Amino acid sequence: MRRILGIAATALCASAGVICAASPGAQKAATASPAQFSIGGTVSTPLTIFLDDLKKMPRTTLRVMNPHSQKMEAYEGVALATLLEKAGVPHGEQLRGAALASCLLVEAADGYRVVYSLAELDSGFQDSEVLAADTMDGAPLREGVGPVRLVAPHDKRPARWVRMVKAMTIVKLPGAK
Ligand SMILES: Nc1nc2c(c(=O)[nH]1)N[C@H]1C(S)=C(S)[C@@H](COP(=O)(O)O)O[C@H]1N2
Ligand SMILES: [Mo]
Repeated sequence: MRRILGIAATALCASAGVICAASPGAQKAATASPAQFSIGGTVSTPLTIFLDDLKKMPRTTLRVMNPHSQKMEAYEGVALATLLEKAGVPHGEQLRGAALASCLLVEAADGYRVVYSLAELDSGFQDSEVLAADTMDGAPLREGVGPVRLVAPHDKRPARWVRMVKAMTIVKLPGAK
């Protein structure tokens, strides 16, 4: 597993305000927000991405109506497509054949799981604008939501706005060649 840009995990815990077992005296809650998330599965370059890494990548701001709160929210972070590209997930013209039967499983610290198909995340098919967000309205995401949350602005329900993202895994469906 490769860290794309390394920083000390303890430093991240401090800056993200997360509960971290490495900090003296801190208690790790059962579903404590993870300090980093992985991108793995059938990818050429498995990654572990820390909050600090996201801050150094090309960033996007997304203004979106939260369908639950009916309020406009401004999220900032890195396009999910950009992260997948870094991990070597097929995109654009390479996204064809068997890859079209692969999906992205997103898992959260509380065990919540959703899938996206690769095609729906690829701008050659549609503009999903799915964002791996680390701030909302200019502030870091709170414990229980962040450090990283997906925001899927074109989904009518926010059920795939996964909070506390822990792992993303490219999964080839059984029977795929
Ligand atoms: N980690 C995690 N993310 C989650 C969920 C969850 O249970 N766990 N619920 C989803 C559902 S069903 C909804 S409607 C929204 C709710 O987001 P909110 O708490 O910001 O309103 O989060 C989504 N993301
Ligand atoms: Mo929901």
